[in-house]
Amino acid sequence: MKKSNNPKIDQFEKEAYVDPKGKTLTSSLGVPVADNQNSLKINQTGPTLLEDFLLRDKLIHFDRERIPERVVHARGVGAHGYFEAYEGNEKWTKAKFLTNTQNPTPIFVRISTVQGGRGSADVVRDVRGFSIKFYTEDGNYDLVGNNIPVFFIQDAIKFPDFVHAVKPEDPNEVPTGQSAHDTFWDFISLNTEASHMTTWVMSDRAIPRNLRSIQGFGVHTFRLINKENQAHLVKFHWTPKQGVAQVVWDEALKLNGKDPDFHRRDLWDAIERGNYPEWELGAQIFTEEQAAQWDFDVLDATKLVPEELVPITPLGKFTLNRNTDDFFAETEQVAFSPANIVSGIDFSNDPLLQGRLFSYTDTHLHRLGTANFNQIPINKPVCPFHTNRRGGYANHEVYKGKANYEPNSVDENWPRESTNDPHAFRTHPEQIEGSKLRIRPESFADHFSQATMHYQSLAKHEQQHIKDAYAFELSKVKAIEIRERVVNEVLANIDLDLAQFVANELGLDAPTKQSNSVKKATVTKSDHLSTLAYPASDIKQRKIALLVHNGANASSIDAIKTWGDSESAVVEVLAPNAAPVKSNDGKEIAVDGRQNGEPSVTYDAVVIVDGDNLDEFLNDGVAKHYVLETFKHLKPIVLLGDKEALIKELNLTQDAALFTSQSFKDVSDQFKIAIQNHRYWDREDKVASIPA
Ligand code: HDE
Repeated sequence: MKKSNNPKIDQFEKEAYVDPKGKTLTSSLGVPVADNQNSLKINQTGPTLLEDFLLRDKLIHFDRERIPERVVHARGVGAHGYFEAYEGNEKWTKAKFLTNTQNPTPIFVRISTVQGGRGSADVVRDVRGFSIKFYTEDGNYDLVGNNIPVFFIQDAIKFPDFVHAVKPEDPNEVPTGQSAHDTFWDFISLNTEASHMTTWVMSDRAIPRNLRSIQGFGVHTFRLINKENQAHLVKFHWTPKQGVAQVVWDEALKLNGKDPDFHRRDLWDAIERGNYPEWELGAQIFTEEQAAQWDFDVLDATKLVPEELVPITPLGKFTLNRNTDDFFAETEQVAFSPANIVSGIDFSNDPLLQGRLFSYTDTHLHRLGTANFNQIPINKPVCPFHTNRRGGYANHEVYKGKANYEPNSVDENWPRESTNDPHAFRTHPEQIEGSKLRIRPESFADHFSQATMHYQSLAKHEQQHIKDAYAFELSKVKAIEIRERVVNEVLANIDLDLAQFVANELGLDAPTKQSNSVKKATVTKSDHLSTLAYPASDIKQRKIALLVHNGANASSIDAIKTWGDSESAVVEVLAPNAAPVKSNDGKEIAVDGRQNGEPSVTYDAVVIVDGDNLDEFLNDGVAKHYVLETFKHLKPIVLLGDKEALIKELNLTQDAALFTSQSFKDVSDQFKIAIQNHRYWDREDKVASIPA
């Protein structure tokens, strides 16, 4: 276990951590076990004796090793890290973790998909959940967000309907990890409030390259409260230093078969290598008066606040620097809730958020089975806590003294409320008057203008991906009337060109007009919604495959590896099999993997190493496919020396991400920029004829 530089968290982890090194195996009550291979029987073959307490002890625990998986966000990956606040935040908030610039706050992050179960694949088209638990001096604060700034529905009462519709269909539990089925699109066609969110889920944001390259959003409007008890409305954003990046659809489909754990593995490897991912936490901070001027309601979670209206104020940054020791104890048992706030932060009346404030704790009571779930080490605050809660299943705390109520005179009224402590939590005294109603506000009625704004803000290739995604998903829908409803009542009202493309792909009549109720947003285009707005500034942890055969030039390999190390990139030598290959000057070259076992989809760029071996390459279908697939997936390629011939042999076209050179040194700078850019989108039109 690595040290965290925070004595409180080190102490907390020491208590929770079980280190088995050098220890004898015991029963759960600490009885040393002499024989862990055989149960207790009469004679050599039995029957087995009920008396065997060691067998019973083992099986009883084993039988209960699973807990219910999360209904949504079941598949996730977790990591530890720390948050560092920037100067100047006390203007907005009194939250200590946002204003104490001296001590970093320990955090635990869990990133998840929504639809699939625990064992589903990583690179599915889906929203990514992005939850952060801050173990602050004033108690635990959870920011439970997504990688998309808006949500499907406006009111919490619709959540079970939405989740039932997106989950695998009841009769056969098919499909897993996909929204491409009738019930999801039926819901979308009948609940047009989901239109904006659906444009995001059909966009590249829903197929991220890795989890280090996703943005995070708090989605709802919250409040920040400062020392003077002034409140500001706020939308949280977290932006990856790694840039935002996506895969192409064909790659996503292949990754799910070739490496279903691709995202999980990537995050783990980056942290193990010391290439710690970082995000900047920021906020759009605004007043109620400002919000009242806008053409959308900030309490409607299907709307974002364009950064053209309110820019982001940076508040701090966080870094993930430690992998979990025990997936179940940490990632599976962590219990996030948007209701976990600290002094300096407060809720808004967003009706989606209000429902969430109930639902998460209710879920934890079911999943973790006890009201004492906050005593589980991953959920336990690192600040002192003194409650009068007693008893309950799996209570771990041992309390001293008689006083378990407040006020009391038996223990000098300890623990007591703290009326004078400015950091004790006080709710923002919002003025409210009115009638009790079950009604959707008129200010939530516009379902399309921001969907149009999102679509219009994207680059041409991103728009094309959205068109292709709608066409793909809807082509999996069996009921023609659902397809028609989505095209005519959703897509047409977002963008007629989009609707017409999808209609053509589905063989439907193309709509030619929008509904009369469709409005135009005041901000019609935002510069902050395209993934191109978030470039990477380095190539840390990017993976580069070097394809080699016998006869490869060893000095080229050495040069690329040295360059890769200097960039903190991962350079791996792949050969037809795992045995070392012979270089053109008779040396043995160590191999990191087989070309067939380490597919191109798991790398960010490829170099075909020069040598005296063009024929070997051309006789190797796996290697040829490797290059074609890398090219089709728009990734950078370097063809060194004799391998320039592959342009002609494989019918490639030279472009700004396909380099040829006698020496790697001559192209390394351009290659780096191409890797940093992730994909060469201008190639996309030209690769359609390459078989997938
Ligand atoms: Fe969640 N959501 N949600 N959700 N959600 C859960 O809590 C719920 C919503 C989000 O890594 C559940 O512990 C309701 C919006 C994340 O452990 C559950 C509503 C956003 C995670 C639940 C929403 C989210 C969850 C399932 C509508 C983005 C994973 C297991 C009112 C801002 C947390 C659990 C983790 C998980 C309820 C809507 C994000 C059932 C009722 C909007 C990241 O309690």
